[in-house]
Amino acid sequence: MASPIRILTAVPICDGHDSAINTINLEFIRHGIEVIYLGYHRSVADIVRAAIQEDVRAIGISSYNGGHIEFFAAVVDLLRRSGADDIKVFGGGGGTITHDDAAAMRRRGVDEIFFAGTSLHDTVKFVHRRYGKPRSKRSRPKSFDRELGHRLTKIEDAYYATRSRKRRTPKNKRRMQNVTIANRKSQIAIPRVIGFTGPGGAGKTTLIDELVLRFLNRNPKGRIAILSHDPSVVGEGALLGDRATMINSQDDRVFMRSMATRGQAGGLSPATHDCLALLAQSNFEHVIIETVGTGQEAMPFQKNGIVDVTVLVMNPDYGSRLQLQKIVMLDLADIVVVNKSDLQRARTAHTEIEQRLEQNRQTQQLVDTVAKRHRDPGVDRLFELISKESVAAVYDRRTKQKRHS
Ligand code: B12
Repeated sequence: MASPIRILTAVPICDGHDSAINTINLEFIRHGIEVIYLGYHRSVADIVRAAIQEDVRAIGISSYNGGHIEFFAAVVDLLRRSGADDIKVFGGGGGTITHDDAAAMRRRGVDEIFFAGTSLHDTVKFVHRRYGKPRSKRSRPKSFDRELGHRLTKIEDAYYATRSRKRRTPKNKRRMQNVTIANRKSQIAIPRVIGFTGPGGAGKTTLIDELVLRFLNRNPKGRIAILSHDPSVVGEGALLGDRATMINSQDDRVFMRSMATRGQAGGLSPATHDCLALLAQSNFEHVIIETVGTGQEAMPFQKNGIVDVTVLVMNPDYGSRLQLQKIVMLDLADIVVVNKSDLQRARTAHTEIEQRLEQNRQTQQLVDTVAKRHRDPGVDRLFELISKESVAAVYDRRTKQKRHS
């Protein structure tokens, strides 16, 4: 069975008309397509970088403010120059893109333009027909990001192909091991893996984006990877929307991959562990993993697994104190963050969570943050906490874990 089609959608720079693309995104996911939505006001470089890292089949652009002939052509050109011309480009813009414009755009490499009055059903049909077939033999990747993108796709596809069977067949197991041999030659650092979890709406993505800014500023050469998860929905599509909230992470030094849970409960995808293992062997300074918004019983990160530090991000508005007794991650997280600590209930939340953590009698840190505020001192403190342990200590820990297992 072929994996779901992955498409990136975006609105060009200097354009805030996102209502059409939001409608189209919903129609796509209802029909089994995984949509990585990059948001509006996005540059050619941001779009192409994201498409390569996400290894999508195509980019759907919705454009209303003019300049579409040049903009679409620039996306096609940059894909070509990046050795990624198997990623196709299509889109629409109501009545602002004329038939003559569309003809010029097709001549410059755009696959298809949809005009005002097209039914949503026709756009879905087009995507399934044009991008639904498995990709034939793929060309040798020209860049590290492109290669990593291909490998992550291979891992996800292998899991998808075997998901109906309970156990992985030896053949597939071998295939998965092969794809986890990453970039060993250039490996100089052991990335620190930080896992973020917590309920939906707590501000995990905004917090991660602020931490990314601090990572980038502290080390002007280092790279960071983010593995971000969103739930698959009925019909098995998914709206992978974390990139749309990210500002600082739109940077060549950030490698981000969005994953759908593809039927697995608990906040991660069946392929997460192998994808994370691949990133952890690669040349990143930090690897951040973000779960979907989780419930009380969630324990997404395996004990003695690959994650070095676990962070639980809480919203101050969790209800009564009693609710805290039921949140399993409060027993397991290394760091608990009360985000949105500018809200009225935040002080009470801090005290109640502090008392709850005291019952655990272990070293857990509690930090208050306002992730939406730039230069927030709480985020600074969180950054110091998660980057405290030295690379040597992480290496030590990993070696010990290997010996135990
Ligand atoms: C809604 C709207 C707004 C809303 C936007 C809300 C939002 N969050 O998107 C608001 C009021 C905020 C707005 C503001 C502005 N707008 Co306005 N807006 C429109 C309007 C009325 C509808 C666009 C729309 O959403 N259509 C609904 C979609 C679903 O249907 P559709 O357009 O027919 O698209 C079909 C296909 O093309 C396809 N499609 C579209 N995109 C994609 C992408 C993919 C991947 C695929 C597969 C298909 C596809 O899907 C549809 C299927 O039938 C148009 C006029 C019009 N009738 O088109 C003006 C229009 C686009 N706006 C215009 C302008 C000028 C502005 C402003 C600059 C006005 C101002 N001076 O402030 C601002 C700019 C805002 C900004 N930051 O960019 C002009 C653009 C003129 C131009 N390019 O030459 C238009 C054409 C109005 C006009 N006639 O003057 N706008």
